[in-house]
Amino acid sequence: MSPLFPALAAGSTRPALQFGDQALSHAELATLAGALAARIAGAPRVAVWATPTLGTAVGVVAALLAGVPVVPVNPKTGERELTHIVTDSSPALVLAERGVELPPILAELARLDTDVDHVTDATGVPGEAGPAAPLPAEPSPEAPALIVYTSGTTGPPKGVVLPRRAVAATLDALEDAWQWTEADVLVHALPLFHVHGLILGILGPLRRGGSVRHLGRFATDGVARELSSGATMLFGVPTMYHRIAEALAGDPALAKALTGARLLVSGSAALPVHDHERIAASTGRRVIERYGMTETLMNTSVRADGEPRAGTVGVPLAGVELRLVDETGAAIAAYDGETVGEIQVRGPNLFTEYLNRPDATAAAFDDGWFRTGDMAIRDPDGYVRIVGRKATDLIKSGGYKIGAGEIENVLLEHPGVREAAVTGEPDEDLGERIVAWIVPAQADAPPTAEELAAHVGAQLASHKRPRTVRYLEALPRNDMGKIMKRALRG
Ligand code: MCA
Ligand code: AMP
Repeated sequence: MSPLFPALAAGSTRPALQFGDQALSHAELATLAGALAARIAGAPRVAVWATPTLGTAVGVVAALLAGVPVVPVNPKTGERELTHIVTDSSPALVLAERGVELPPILAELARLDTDVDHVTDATGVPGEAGPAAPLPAEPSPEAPALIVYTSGTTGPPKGVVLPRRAVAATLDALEDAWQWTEADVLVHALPLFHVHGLILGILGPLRRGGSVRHLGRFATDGVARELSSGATMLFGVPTMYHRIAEALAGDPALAKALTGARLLVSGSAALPVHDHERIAASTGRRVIERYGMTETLMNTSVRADGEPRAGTVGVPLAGVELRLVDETGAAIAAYDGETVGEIQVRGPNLFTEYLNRPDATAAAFDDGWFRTGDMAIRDPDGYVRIVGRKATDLIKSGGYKIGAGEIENVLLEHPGVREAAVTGEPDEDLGERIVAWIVPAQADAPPTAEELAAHVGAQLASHKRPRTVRYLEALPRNDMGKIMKRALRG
């Protein structure tokens, strides 16, 4: 396989990464990441403490150059989830920015700092550009590149093993669909421990030889500033586009900046048609949607040269086979804009396995096709419309996938909770909002919503905290004793 990042190998002096006032060219990145790669080469696996900073990007690229599988870790992960991730993936080393205090389970591991002014190149020169040291040979296409943790309906998150082949295939399919070139300058503010922000948002520009400016934290003024000073593309989750749509009426500079962009891309959840239309009305530009999943990377997209159509996720990407199947498992032949089936996909973009979970890996496939759990219809011209998902116990909030069962288990451990159920409710900003339904142990002294949110946040990732808590005397159950979640409505 050719190198994952040809521009690094070629020592291009064009800009590559910018985080606030820190920036690196491809050549500088090659030097810094190459030096770090030399120090981690041979490790079985490394964890990266994935703050939204330049050091995270350098650490991930170093691991990929060294051929060492990398586990990005959400720095806002609570104790239980972090313990699971570290125990399950057993990294030999952790890469983090200098000075960052790590939780005990990671602090026990050997640590390398990723700071740009601290990483030294082969000649011991701190943080200076120079001729790139020769990079290690490219590992095999099937070698694992990243292990990204993703929530299921029940149980702890699963580690999705993504081979180098899948990363290259998905980024090259997006090059084709989006006419993505080295001239593109991407702006985004996505977290760097998921596929969207890390693989598309950082590795994507690096593979193209282009550049990315990361905002650190999402704010519409940062988007406006970057798009009016050379950035060409914006990636975001629907919550970010919703906040943009809300701000547009009172912010002509934002409208002008978006009008000038080459491509506005939304993904990770459905962008409501209302927000599509508001953005189009203020800017004359149409946001395009693409559809992906941690296990499959990207499956479909509205093409840059295709017709934008709100409410659709476009057509299958090059190399991706997509079928809809009915409840008997039979493939649906119709492209009629109304027959609903589960999306199944096949192609070079797919993951290899769930780490240490052969049972879950086997269950995820149907005769070589990956079952996404997403329900969709197809328009006569092949455009896919996602209409729902099979599992009611999966919540998408702010673009994060969250399993209800994991939160319920943590809530049940709170001494003030007798029974607990978690649901997702429609939310204008977040798509869905996490709601906890609680039967308190003592009716006259229920735990407060803040207390329960803090309890969940201490054990799981901070985005898994319930935003609303509702108190009941008993949960609705059927004759079998199973909680009837559909009866839980606000
Ligand atoms: C949040 N806050 C809370 C609670 N929840 N406080 C108390 N109780 C709660 N229950 C706090 C936050 O910690 C924050 O505090 C403050 O509220 C407001 O936060 P803000 O950042 O404005 O918004 P947010 O609502 O927390 O987050 C919105 C977001 C975020 C920025 C859009 O959801 C986000 O970054 N989403 C991206 C998800 C993503 O990348 N998904 C990709 C996976 P403080 O200010 O103190 O922190 S999907 C994927 O990869 C596939 C392949 C795909 O297709 O893309
Ligand atoms: P994750 O497992 O966190 O990678 O999230 C993947 C899921 O996000 C998919 O299975 C879909 O349900 C959802 N998703 C991603 N992109 C879109 C989109 N453009 N429209 C609707 N849902 C999406």
